[in-house]
Amino acid sequence: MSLFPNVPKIQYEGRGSKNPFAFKHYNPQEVVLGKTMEEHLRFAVAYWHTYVASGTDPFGVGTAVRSWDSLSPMDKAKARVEANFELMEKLNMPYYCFHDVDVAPEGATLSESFKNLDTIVALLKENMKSTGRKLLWNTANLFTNPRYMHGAATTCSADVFAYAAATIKKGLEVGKELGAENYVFWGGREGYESLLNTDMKLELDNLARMLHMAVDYAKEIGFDAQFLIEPKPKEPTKHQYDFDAATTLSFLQTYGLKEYFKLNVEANHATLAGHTFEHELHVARINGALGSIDANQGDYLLGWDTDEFPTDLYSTTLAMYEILKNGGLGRGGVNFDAKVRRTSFTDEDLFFAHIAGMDSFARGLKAAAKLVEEKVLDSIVEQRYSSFKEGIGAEIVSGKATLKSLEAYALQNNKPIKLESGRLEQIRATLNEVIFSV
Ligand code: XLS
Ligand code: NI
Ligand code: NI
Repeated sequence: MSLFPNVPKIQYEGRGSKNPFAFKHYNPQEVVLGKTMEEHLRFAVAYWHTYVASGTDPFGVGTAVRSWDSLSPMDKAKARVEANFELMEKLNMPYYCFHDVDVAPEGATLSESFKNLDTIVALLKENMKSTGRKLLWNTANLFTNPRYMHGAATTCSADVFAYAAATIKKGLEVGKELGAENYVFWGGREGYESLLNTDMKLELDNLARMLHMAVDYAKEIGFDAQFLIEPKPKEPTKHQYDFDAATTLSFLQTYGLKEYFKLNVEANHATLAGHTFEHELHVARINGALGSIDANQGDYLLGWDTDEFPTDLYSTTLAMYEILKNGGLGRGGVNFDAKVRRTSFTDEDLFFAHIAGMDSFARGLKAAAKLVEEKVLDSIVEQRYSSFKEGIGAEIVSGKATLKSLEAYALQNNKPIKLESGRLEQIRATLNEVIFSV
């Protein structure tokens, strides 16, 4: 039985197609820079936004109309599994991602919650086997339940810390059972509201303790997923410990965790931190820590995580540029951590939204490939820093120069210093031409 009977299988029809149920740019088998689009992009659907979110906002109840709305919690969970695999098939989406509580309802006790999870995980496994669809990552939701009001790994309650640890342990077992390629840690409430009642040092030490325990347990059970931390600067807490890529990398370094973790960089979290998406990707990349991305976009007029489907071609192009420069995402992928607007309440909107996101990333990939192939930005950057290629510049870069040798150079260098224009306007015009040509 189909849960989305009004939606056909989405095919690639190419630029100019007027069919809303067709890809205009995402052509999975098309080869770009030696790899298929499917291999480059590794798209994933986010369970929480697509099957669980109902369109509530602080002023109103849910608006989404879904065929599983009236079912009991366990039947609802089962219907969502069906919906997931039908949507993935129809969109030709290879991966999905979930939090434990997205797929199975919490029980009255921890062991009841585990039992519910086991039932649904078995069902997911069956469906993955019969459809060949895969799990990009799973994670534990350590932020929704009131027990996490003070945090999970950074809580003031040792009992809550233990509860969170048990939940992560289960998450790692589930990830192993389903062959997850990655396991994500987003520190939902790992942060604080006020220093007036906070022991920051203890909280950070405990966060590191929890992550070390997770690394050890994954090793113990032979779960070889890539571990990912997802930075976010605020929301829900005022001061989130994993503020942005740079802060998170420094935390990992301080606590001897860097070799075990990469970053899951989310576009809307980058802009909340006052950075562009490409800045965060670049910081992760040059530190060898770009693992995966949460593809969405924020609204520059609003100050929160609106998690919109990505349609901004400048952002997708520059994001894909960073990913190509990274040599790809490895075991990571492009997860649509994005939700339809409250007014887009029909099932069809779920498909239109993913088509828009997938096409925007496919087009971004094509534009980025052109930037790489034609060395558009590489040649600009190379030229701009060419003074470090020879003479005194080469001495600085090679480590030979000292303050003394540089003083001697500067004192005898009587020619006026010659500077070049940064040419940003011209570069942006060139970028426009590339984006509109693909
Ligand atoms: C919330 C986060 C969350 C993570 C997974 O803002 O983006 O959805 O991706 O816990
Ligand atoms: Ni996310
Ligand atoms: Ni987010």
